[in-house]
Amino acid sequence: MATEVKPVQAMHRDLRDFLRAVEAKGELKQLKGANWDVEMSGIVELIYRDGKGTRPAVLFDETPGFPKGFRNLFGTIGSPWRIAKALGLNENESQIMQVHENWYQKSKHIKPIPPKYVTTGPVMENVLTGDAIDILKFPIPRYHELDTGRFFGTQHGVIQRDPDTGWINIGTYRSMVVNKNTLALHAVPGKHGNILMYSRYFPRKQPMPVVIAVGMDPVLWFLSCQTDVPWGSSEFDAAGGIKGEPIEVIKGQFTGLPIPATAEIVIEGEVVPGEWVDEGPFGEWHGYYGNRGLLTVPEPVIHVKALYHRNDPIFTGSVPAVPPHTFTFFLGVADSVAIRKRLEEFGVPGIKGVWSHYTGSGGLFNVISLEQMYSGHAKKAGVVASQYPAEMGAITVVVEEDIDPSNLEQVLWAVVTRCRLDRQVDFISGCHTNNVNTAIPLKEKRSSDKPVPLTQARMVIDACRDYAWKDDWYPITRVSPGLRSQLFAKWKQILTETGVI
Ligand SMILES: Cc1cc2nc3c(=O)[nH]c(=O)nc-3n(C[C@H](O)[C@H](O)[C@H](O)COP(=O)(O)O)c2cc1C
Ligand SMILES: [Mn+2]
Repeated sequence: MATEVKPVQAMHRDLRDFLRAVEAKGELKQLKGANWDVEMSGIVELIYRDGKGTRPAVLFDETPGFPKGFRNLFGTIGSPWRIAKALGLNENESQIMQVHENWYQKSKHIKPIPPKYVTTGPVMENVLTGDAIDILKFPIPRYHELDTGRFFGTQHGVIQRDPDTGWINIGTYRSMVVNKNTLALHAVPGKHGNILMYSRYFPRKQPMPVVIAVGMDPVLWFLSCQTDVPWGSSEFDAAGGIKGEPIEVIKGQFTGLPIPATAEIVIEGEVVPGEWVDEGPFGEWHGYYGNRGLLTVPEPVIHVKALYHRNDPIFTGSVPAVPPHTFTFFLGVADSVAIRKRLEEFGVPGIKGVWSHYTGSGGLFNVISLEQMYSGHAKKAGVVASQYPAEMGAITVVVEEDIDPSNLEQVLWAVVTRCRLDRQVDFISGCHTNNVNTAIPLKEKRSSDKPVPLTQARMVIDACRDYAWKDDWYPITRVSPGLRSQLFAKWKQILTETGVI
């Protein structure tokens, strides 16, 4: 019987409430005077990749040319502690694999709670319609030096309705500023927002209502940008389940769509079938301009009908770059838990842990640790996990229970010592990929005006001792559990000073 898991701490009410906890924990850096034009994102990119220690949330204020109080926030849930805090996990257990384990346990027991409609909320403190709409009143960043545009949506949710079933989806699909009341929407094939647009609205020549929310509750943001909420299920309901109470929403006057009541900045708008604009280029999550090189791609246009924002609004952004970056670690937690659950649903027993390394970003290097129970067990786990919806060719490594899947040195040690390379490495060709794949030459992507159906192989490395003779394997030179506890008791000080304990 599934037992109900209660949040171990009271959860935040909204982004601002969450930020207060982040500041109290000492994980918020506040900076003044940075420019929106590649300076803010450049600072954040350097801190997240090249910095040492905890990666803070970074809040900018007093941006040249903008009123004091119009702030920019990056890296909201960019550290293990902030992920645990945002998801209502035990915040005292903030080692990344503990966060994985705690989210895995909690996510198995979540019961969806639908949103609650309210008549108003903080996001309605400022309401702009008609000529008053100007999305450039906020210090919207230009993120990378080769980007030509500014992006309203990089840490946001795009809210759409299935006109046939009423299902409400939220997804993070980047949204480029075209002008003061127009955006472009980049939702790639396979994403719920793309399917809704191209299969429900465009064939019927119907305009598609859309809401974009920036500065949402961190729980909604976490869910809107990861793939573990299936087609037909609403991220709003899942977010209510995580929080243990409904997300409050206001019915949009132009779209009828739910507007998160405590979001910082929201637009209501409409996508008109047949209207296109050149979108991009934008530096991507894997650290390249992968799309079709630096070329722009025609994307649907959003006409903004209303703009709402809180007083002293906090604009939230993500900074994709050569990893690790602002969304590396929380997507690692989200993807590794999703893979673990899929493996269990498929009936693969003995899983001890999974970690999605973001060395290449996007779940492209996944490690499964398991206790081998039968011949072919490790191979089965690797092949099943290899089909997790990564967008580029991914590598899956299966290791045994003595290896920490998040520790690359241990993982590589297992690969080079336990894997008989001519028998335990497989390539599966013809698997799904798309335009962002940087291993596929540009000329193959440009060979047609229409999107080219692209495939890429998966690689599965079984780095477990051969099941047939694993019990006769060479003895391992590692302090035994018994000697370990004796040493911990007798030599506690030195082992603590050196970080072993
Ligand atoms: C910071 C960030 C930016 C993203 N940008 C895009 C994007 O521009 N287009 C896209 O299709 N997916 C993008 N994604 C991935 C989707 O948000 C993700 O796959 C999510 O599951 C989509 O929601 P859906 O499952 O409801 O389609 C992004 C993810 C993150 C974390
Ligand atoms: Mn979805």
